[in-house]
Amino acid sequence: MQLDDLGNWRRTHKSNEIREELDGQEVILMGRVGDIRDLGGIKFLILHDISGSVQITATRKKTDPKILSKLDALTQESSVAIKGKVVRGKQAPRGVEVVPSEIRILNLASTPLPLDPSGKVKANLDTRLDARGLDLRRSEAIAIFKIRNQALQTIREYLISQEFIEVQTPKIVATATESGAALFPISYFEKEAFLSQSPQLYKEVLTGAFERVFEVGPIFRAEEHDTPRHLNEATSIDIEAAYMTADDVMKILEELVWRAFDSVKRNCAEELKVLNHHLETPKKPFPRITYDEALAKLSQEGVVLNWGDDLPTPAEKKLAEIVGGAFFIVDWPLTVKPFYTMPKGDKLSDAFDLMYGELELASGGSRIHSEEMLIKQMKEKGLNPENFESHLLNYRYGLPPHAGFGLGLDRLTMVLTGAENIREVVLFPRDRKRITP
Ligand code: AMO
Repeated sequence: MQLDDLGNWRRTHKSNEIREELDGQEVILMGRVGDIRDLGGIKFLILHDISGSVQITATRKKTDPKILSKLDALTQESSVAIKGKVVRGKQAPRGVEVVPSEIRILNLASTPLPLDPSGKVKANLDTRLDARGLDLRRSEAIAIFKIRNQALQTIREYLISQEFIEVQTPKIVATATESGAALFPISYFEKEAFLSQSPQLYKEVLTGAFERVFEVGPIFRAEEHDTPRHLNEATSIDIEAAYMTADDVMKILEELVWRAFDSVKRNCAEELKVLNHHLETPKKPFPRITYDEALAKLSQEGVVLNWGDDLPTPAEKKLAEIVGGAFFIVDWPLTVKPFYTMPKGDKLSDAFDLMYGELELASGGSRIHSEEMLIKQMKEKGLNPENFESHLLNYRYGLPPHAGFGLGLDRLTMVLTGAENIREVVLFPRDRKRITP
């Protein structure tokens, strides 16, 4: 079939702007075709765009045959431009519909589609991710990404208001930063290189120049496991600030998580309704429990851990049952925290995790700013300081004391949307089995 050009047509209204007050007015709408119903003498088409949907109604008797044949040719999800008149109609959704006077078919969708974007027929996650471009047209998916966007913009605005500047650090790197998380090697000319696990070392160095920095960017983790909360490429909101301690950045983290909840609750009521998710803004200040207290609470419940162990998933689940909501775990053993973490006494670190239920949302802390201490910690962690020579140089130029955190944007979005699988809140997730689409 011959497709039409957009030509000089431009959208005059979005679908949600079609209201009774426009009765009689000519409009140009653009969008994708949803449900088509043919009742013999009358044809209904639901036109979807990013703002919502509107009904297009054509009676066979009164409509130009050219328009009717175009309507007959349309398939679900095709993209169209429709010129028509707004008409009040008691039967129509929202009491208003558009009667077409000209239709341009911009692109036709083939049939059958691999999944039903109206969501009426449910498809499994793998099928949906295989056809993600189409799957993202579901109203639930659009709601999730609008909420993600709302949260991110709120966080950006808050950090900028606190004089943080946004930076972009390299994602092709030469060394690891996070103990425990494996690296993806890449072929980089004649050298060995990796995808960055975290902007950690760069953001620390940048505090020397810019004092307060933040970055929203990808982190790559070669985790083998397949879980509903891990991906191999995630998005992290990292901050780092000079002349601050763990306690100071915990307050910033608390404020920005609180604001993300609050702004989603206030600005995304429609989206939350689509997702059927009731969002409860956590009360400030978020409770803080020490690692020792967490171990004691867990052992009371029969979950016994050795001091110095990281909290395994079952322990996090149990702790979530006991504490719940948003809470910090502070004073971790140095053994489980990365080499750059500032010690607190002999065995502890001035570091924290922010939990939401059983999900770790963020981790951070005060950092070491003395080269001597950093080298000592590297050696204790079995790292070779020679591999960090270019980084260590920065500690010879009077790097200020600093602190920061990394907040997982995907995990925060899970909490804000009620998604149970991290793949739902990431456009094109990368996991152990999936690198396409
Ligand atoms: P960490 O390794 O704890 O800390 O990562 C910070 C946050 O990033 C998110 N995250 C992930 N999300 C999804 N899938 C993954 N595989 C994954 N890995 C991490 C989590 C986590 O809390 N440099 C430190 C941060 C700092 O101290 O500033 C770091 O990378 O939400």
